[in-house]
Amino acid sequence: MKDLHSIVSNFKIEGTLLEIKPLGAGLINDTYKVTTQEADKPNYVLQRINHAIFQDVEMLQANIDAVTTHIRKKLEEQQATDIDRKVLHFLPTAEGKTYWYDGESYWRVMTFIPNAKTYETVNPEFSYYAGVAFGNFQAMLADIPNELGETIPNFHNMEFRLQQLRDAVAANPAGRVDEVKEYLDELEKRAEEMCKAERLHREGKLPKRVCHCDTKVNNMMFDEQGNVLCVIDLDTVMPSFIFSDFGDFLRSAANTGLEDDPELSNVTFNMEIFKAFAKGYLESAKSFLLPIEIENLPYAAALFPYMQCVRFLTDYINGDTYYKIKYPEHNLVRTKAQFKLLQSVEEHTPDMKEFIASCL
Ligand code: GN1
Ligand code: MG
Repeated sequence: MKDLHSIVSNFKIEGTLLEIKPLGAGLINDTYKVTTQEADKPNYVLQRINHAIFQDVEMLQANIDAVTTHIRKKLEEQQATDIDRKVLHFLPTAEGKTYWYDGESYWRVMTFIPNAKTYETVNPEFSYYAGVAFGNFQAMLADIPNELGETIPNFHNMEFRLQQLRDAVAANPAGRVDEVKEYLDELEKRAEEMCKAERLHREGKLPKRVCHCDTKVNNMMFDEQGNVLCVIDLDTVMPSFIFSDFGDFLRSAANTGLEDDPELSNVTFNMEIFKAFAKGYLESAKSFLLPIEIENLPYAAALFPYMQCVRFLTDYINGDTYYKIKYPEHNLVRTKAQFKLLQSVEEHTPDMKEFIASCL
């Protein structure tokens, strides 16, 4: 275990360090809360960046700096109040970088947002606010002057994710392919339809925009009244289809069960959450969305459980090399839960279409 105190001392924090404790439930980075002694000084969040996954840390932090700077500027122009709780602030090191390399790992420190909460599940009212907030997030970033890099190349590229699955199946490194045949067949049946976004993009019909690309409900901070303060976990902010943010929020928020629910009967797609979120999102994003983007929002709702299913299953077949797991079958349990969610989304496709038409 690294000496976390000495790592934090490389960043220009205010106040005296009191304690450092693990924070949150992310599957990728290691996160800690850094508490300072003085009540009038901020607390901080320390993160060890998963360098195996984010291989270009310089690009990663450049993206995040560009996005947070741009959003801060927008909030200032709008004369928003409480700006420090609405956009993340990363601390510089003595060399003026927003990360520090200890010879082995990359670390960063941001200001802790006080009196804010994250949730694993939300009600329709909160979902509506989240929809408005994501629409705004994309709208604010629509005119960002910087060209952002892909921090994980092909991150939400469905064709690429399917190729990874097929490669894993062919290599079968953990000998697990036989036991998952049924799921492989179900996924292959839907493969062509699910790769629709990539095709539309190649045909020049569907643009990429700056998206968050990890809009799980627990990556959002709410205040005491249920208003969204900001979105966190900005590592995956990059050019993508708007489907990424729409679909991934619903994948987590509209699931009546858990992402890794072992009890599949708990897992269904909650249309009330869908309606509230879609309404809020369309209100703030309608002005810049193309008809083809709006038309395909129900596709986005199916794409993300599908893609997550492909990714969890790939990791299971590969012997659990990507996601943190809590028990040996964890990635298989996650796969099954995401597949159950997908089936429920599919049943609701006509209702989703009808609802979206009614919002326009
Ligand atoms: C990962 O870091 P975390 O736990 O918020 C993953 C997402 C997945 C999600 C599934 C960089 O997000 O893409 O949707 O787990 N992030 C990365 O829970 O792969
Ligand atoms: Mg997270």
